[in-house]
Amino acid sequence: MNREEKILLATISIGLAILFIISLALAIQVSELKSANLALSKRTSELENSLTALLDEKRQMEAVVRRYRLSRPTLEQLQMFLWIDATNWNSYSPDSYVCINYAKDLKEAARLQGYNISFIVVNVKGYSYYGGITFGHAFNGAILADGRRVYIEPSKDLIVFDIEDILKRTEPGRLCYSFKILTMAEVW
Ligand SMILES: [Ca+2]
Repeated sequence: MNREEKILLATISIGLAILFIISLALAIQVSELKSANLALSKRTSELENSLTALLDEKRQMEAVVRRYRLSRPTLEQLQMFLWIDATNWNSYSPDSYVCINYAKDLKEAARLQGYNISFIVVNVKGYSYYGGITFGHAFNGAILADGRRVYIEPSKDLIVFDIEDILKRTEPGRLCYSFKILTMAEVW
């Protein structure tokens, strides 16, 4: 082997060595990419599972909201609700359980049955043959499914279309022939 042939052989050997190193580096890179791809697939799968769980939860929450969305009762539903509900049986006590308590408890009981009824409080001037008297009272109201406005006396299971029919049944109002509502607030 002459000198030129030796140089050629050495050059080829070096070239082959460089090619080997490059192919080794590429193989390592491919392996790393495969690992990264696998991790990404795993993460994608985890995210898809989380999304499915979240969508399930959303569907369940929507069902709960539908169940608890308050509705306007029909007159018959309101009568039936009052008949079954026991708020009117609570004992009146001037010190601890008065009209505001009946009205508050009836509103809460109606809400648990899915009905939207209001809490109403009024200050009233009543006119009797013995003179005028100012008093306050709390009761409930509802807008029926057919749009009619009614008022409810929660201590008597009474439904009326005119507030005066409730005021006439209060202790200070029973002797009055007419009423003037001075202030009124209604909470739905
Ligand atoms: Ca009742």
